[in-house]
Amino acid sequence: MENTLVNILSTDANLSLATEKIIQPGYQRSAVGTGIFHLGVGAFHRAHQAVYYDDLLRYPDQLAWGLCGADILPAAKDLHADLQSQDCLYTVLSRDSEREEVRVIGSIKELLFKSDSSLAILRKMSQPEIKIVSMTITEGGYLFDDQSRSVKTSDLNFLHDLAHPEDPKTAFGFIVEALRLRKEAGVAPFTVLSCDNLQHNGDIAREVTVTLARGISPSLANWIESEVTFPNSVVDRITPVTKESDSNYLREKYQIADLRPVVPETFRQWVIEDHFCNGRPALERVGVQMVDDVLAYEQAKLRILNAGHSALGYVGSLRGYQTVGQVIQDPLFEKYLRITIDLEIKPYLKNMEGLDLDDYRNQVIKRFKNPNIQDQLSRICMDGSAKIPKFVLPSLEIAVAEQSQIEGLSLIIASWIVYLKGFDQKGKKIIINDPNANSLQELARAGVNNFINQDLFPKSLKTSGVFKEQVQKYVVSLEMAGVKATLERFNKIHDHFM
Ligand code: CS2
Repeated sequence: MENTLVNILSTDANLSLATEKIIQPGYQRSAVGTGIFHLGVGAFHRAHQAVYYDDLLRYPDQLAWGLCGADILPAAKDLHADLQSQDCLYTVLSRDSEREEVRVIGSIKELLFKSDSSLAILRKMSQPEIKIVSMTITEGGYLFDDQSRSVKTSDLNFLHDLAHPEDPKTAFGFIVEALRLRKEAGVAPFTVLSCDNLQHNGDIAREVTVTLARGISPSLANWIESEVTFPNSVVDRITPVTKESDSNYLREKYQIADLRPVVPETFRQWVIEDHFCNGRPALERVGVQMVDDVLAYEQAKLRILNAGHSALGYVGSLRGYQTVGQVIQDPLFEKYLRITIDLEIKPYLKNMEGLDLDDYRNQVIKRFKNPNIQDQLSRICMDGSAKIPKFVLPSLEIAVAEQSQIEGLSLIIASWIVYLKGFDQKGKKIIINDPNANSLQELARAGVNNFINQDLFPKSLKTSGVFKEQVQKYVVSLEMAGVKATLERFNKIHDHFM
């Protein structure tokens, strides 16, 4: 028995042992090609893009569009070893209040992990079969400064890739070198498809790629500028970190022994600008929205959903909650979130026919309430220095310029500052997970003025007395009166609102 359990996902052959309750790849995996090369096969990619491709591969004329997944960071070593031991198969266990779906995903055909040399990865990326290079490398992986709107050309890894293009360290180094190899061999370039949560993700990917290429070879940079496309895209599916209890549940209820299952919500959305330079899969057949311009979608996603997470994450952690679900079940927090979205975020979003922002806000809040996923606040609160400038500051900048209300948004920044001091309101230690943790913590302790004067904040906020005052007011309130009283006061001022 134990053997059967352990083996179910261990090879392709054993897939047939799975019960019919489990959705399986409805196609011959041996016939799948690798038209897509994807950098970063973490949980989000496996819960999102890989699932769309798994749907797509059911169409016989789409079999070329399987995935070769790759990772270049040492942290992914064990993940790759585990997935390799399962023939790149894994389970998606998705849940909402009404349903649960268990599905084995087969769209990842091949996996490459950069151990010592970059060669195998570069060789694969330069094969004519690869038509698209996509990536989920997190918000912080873009070597792009949000405030100066320029490439971080003094970043050590960027400098490394300039000096050693044949053995790159960054995703962009790999992209540039692979494109150089293709150009040299007379192979058509690939489309670069960013799948991370930043506004204009494709435009930024282009700027970083071209800037790096220009430092290596101006003619290569010109070729990339004229031949390669970088569509902007919006990706969405809440994917909590998988816990041991999730794996145990799969094992007990479905007899699936999977070392790397993912456990997202049932909702998923993918919107892509239809600019592909070397062909593309028929993603519209599987629910992907192919559009001319993603701006309205990306603003709504980043400023309502992602900023909504930040709004609940820091203040919720200070109150001692562990998951988004717990926080939003508390009416104080839901009201605070609704007010902030409606008065301080929504008024500045681009309107678009077919995108009803009230519906969108309601849907997001319903998703946050999903009782059957456990989305950890620690996941939401990590990497604040990369997320806050992309999720929260754009709304704040506009609201300050318009001299409108910024109470709720200032409270997000205040709660981040208090969080960074490292203790919740009961004195329990908070572990700060951010590449800039040390300097952020130091600045948080040095006071609101010093905190806001750091490079992370745009000039318009650094010089706004009102903004600093509001943040100061809420830091004091959170620290002296506590989270509950602070939110009660905030909500009371807006009592007419709900
Ligand atoms: C979250 C996102 O990291 C965060 O702060 O807001 O990971 C969010 O869950 C995804 O963007 C959902 O698509």
